[in-house]
Amino acid sequence: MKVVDLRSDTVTLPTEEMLEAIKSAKLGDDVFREDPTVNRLEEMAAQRMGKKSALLVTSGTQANLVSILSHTKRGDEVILETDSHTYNFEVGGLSAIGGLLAKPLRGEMGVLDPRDVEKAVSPKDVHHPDTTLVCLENTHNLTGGTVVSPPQIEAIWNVAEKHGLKVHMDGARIFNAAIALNIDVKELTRHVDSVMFCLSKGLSCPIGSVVAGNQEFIERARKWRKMLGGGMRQAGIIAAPGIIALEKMIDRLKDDHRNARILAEKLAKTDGISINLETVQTNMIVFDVRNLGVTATQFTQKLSEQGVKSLPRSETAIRMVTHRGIEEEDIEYAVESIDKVVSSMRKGDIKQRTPKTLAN
Ligand code: TLP
Repeated sequence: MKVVDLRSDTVTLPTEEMLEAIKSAKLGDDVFREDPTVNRLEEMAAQRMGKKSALLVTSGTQANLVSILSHTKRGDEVILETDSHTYNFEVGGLSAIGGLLAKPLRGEMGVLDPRDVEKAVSPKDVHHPDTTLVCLENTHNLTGGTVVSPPQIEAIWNVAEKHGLKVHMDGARIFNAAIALNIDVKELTRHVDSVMFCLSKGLSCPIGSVVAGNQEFIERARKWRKMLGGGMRQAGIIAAPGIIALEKMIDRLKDDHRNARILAEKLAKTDGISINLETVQTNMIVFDVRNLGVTATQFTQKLSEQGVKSLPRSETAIRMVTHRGIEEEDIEYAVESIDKVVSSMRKGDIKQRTPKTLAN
C-alpha cells in the first residue's frame, strides 16, 4: 500500500549525499573541541544566524533547555506563550531541571502582545521572582506553523530591553519562517539574544539542533549541554549532514509550503472539514472534523487504513505536515483518501461517537 506520512517533518530521512558525507567526515573528539566537522558546522550556523557563536546539540528539546538555563538562575520567571512547544511538550524541563517558574501568556496566532509581556514582568521587590527571559517560537507549531515577523519580534525585544530581560527564540523551523517571508533569516534573529534551529525536521538531517548566541552565552550552554549528557565525541557524523542541510536544503522548503497550500485549499472545499486558511503559512495544516461528528483519533485511524498518516492535535483537530519526500502526487493521493474517509463517515460506515465536548 502507498504510504503518505504527514505526521511531521521529523520523519524525513537523510539524503544520499548526507549519508556519503557522514561516511567521509573528518572526525575528532568534540568535547576537546577537536572535531573539525562540528567546528565548521558551528561556524557556518553562527554566521547564518548573525551571531558570534553556535553549539551543536542533540535535539530541539535540549537546545531550548540549554538556552533557557544559560539565560537564567534558579527561581527566575520565564515568560512564554501558552501554546508554545517549550511550555507544552518539553517535559517541563525548565521547572524540573532549571527550577524556573513559567509565566504563560496567550498570544494571537502564536505571537505575544508586547503590552501583555510588559504587564507580566514581575515587580522588582522581595515578594516576586526575577523575570529574566521571554521565549518566542517561530514558526509557531501549535497554531499551525504560523510566522512571527521581524517587527513583531522587535516589539517584544524593545519591552525586554526596557526591563532587562533576555529573549530566546525557539526557531525549530525558523528557515520555514524566513522562506515564507522571503527574507534572510538574520532579519528574524537580529532582535533575539539566542536562537535555536533544528537540523532534523524539514532540513532532513537524522539528528541534531543548533543554538546560536554570543560567545559567553554559548560557553554557558556548552557546560549545560555537558551536564545534561550532551557532550558528544565524534559528533562530526551529526554535523556533516548538517552542513549539507545549511548549504542545500533550505531553498526547497518552499516546495513544502506550496504542497501544504494545495492540500489546505482542497480541504477547505471538503464538506464537513473546517480549516482556517489564514494559518496555513508554511508546511503545516491544522483542520477540524467536528462537523463530521467524529473525533480526530477516529478520523486519523480511518485515514491511516488508506496509508495516509496524520496526527490528532486535539479532540477534533488534526495536523498534517509536508516535507521532503512528499510530492504533489502524494498530496493528490491524500486528498482522494480524505474524500473517501469523509464520504464513508457521512454514510455512517464507521461507528460514530459524538465527542463529549461537542454535545451541544
Ligand atoms: N516538534 C515535534 C513534536 O515534538 C510535536 C513535531 O513533530 O512538530 N520546538 C518546536 C517548535 C518543535 O516543533 C519541536 C518538535 C521541538 C522544539 C523539539 O524538537 P525535538 O523533537 O528535536 O526535541
